[in-house]
Amino acid sequence: MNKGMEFLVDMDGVLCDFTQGVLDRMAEQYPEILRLPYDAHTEFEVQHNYPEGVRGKIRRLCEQPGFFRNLKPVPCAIEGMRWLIAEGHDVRICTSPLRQWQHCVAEKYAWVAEHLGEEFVRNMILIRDKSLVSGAILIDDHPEAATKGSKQPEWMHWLYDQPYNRHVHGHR
Ligand code: U2P
Ligand code: MG
Repeated sequence: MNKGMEFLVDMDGVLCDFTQGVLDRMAEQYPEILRLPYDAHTEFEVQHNYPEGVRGKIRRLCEQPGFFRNLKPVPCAIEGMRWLIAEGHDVRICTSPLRQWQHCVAEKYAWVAEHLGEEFVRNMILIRDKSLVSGAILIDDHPEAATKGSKQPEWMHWLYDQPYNRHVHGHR
């Protein structure tokens, strides 16, 4: 019998550095837009940290081919995943694809194959409503992960620290 717990682990903002990926593309493609320091991104959607006139441009950066495939792992995230697995936990990735899924979906699979191994791809769940997924714990950076779905989730939300979720009550 598996002694471990059922963990669901998010990708963007937990395993892969989404915000930094956007900042890197902004530097290359829109050097004229003043980039904020990482910790000044206090809104979850990266573009909402910037003036209205440039939000569309910034939002579309993550829809470009290669965006998800080339995201850098969050420091220690891969090691953390390997540790959970080695401890005997049942670990699945639970990530939301963009509505513009054309590049995002396949690139998320390729990212996991590279960083966690081809075998681990079978443990991926791509879904926009994470409340429909069963598990004991969801590790996720979204401040409202536990309340934004269509039903009461069975999992407990462990909030992964990011500058845009430090206002949440109980955050340590
Ligand atoms: O929009 C769909 C999913 O993409 C990730 N996302 C999007 C915009 C953004 O600024 N930051 C970001 O992380 C989220 O995926 P998740 O991490 O929730 O799986 C968002 O739900
Ligand atoms: Mg996330």
